[in-house]
Amino acid sequence: MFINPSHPRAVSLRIRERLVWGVKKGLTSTAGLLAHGRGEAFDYLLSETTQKFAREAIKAASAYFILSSQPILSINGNTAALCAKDFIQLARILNCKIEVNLFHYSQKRVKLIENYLKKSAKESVLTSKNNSQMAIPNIGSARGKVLKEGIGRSDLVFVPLEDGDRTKALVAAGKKVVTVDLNPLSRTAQTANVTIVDNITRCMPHILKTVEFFKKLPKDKLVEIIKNYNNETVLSQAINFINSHLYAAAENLERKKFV
Ligand code: PTJ
Repeated sequence: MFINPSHPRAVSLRIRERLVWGVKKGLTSTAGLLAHGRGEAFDYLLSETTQKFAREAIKAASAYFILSSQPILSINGNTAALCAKDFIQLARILNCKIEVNLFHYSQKRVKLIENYLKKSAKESVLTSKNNSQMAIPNIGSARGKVLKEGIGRSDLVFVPLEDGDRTKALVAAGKKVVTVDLNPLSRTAQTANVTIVDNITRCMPHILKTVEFFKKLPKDKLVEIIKNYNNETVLSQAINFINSHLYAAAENLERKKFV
């Protein structure tokens, strides 16, 4: 579909088209379109901007990424369609792997996503071909089946765009979890160690820049950033932002009534 660059919602339309492309290629599930719609609604309430609380979380996430000894990037059908290149770049900067992990599991889609990533970064993708699997306890979906050498052995998992029981189970298994979720109320957002309340397409470039910059900082500075970070504070700031946005919109209508 041709998207006129002057269309007021051109960016949002381009992201939608990218997901439709993902579905056509078999990378993204059809349910992924619904999940995206939910995200879009929250993004609207966040003024479609990377807010201060998201920037705080990006700093903490970057510090966690660098300090962890075995980070892993978990990719699903939505993130594969929207930001595979950024995932590959992050894996290269951190010298870590990407593992495909799906909610709407099918062997075929796992392979398609793995092959799509391998086209530009064979070395960064951990595949089921040469790796044994294991189960993370207390996950009520196929997401619980992970690669031993990947999510299984990792000490930090990047799990953007999912709302479910996996984050709680990963944290219970002793791992740190970083997520990106436009919905500050989702289960994943509420149980992760770091929640970046932002659109993944907007925050990935910030994450890449911050990680590159933080790699030059002394370790104790990064430890301090983590010490000073509080995910509950960041989530409540995000919810307050949404509240005030809605409040201002209602006030505006009230004022109009008397004009
Ligand atoms: O590829 P699969 O089978 O693993 O499925 C992927 C989806 C995303 C369909 C699956 O994980 C799912 O159903 O997710 P949920 O439970 O709908 O949660 C997705 C979360 O991501 C919601 O809280 C959305 O608000 C949020 N979200 C959607 N799009 C974006 C987003 N957050 C940040 N950036 C987005 N672009």
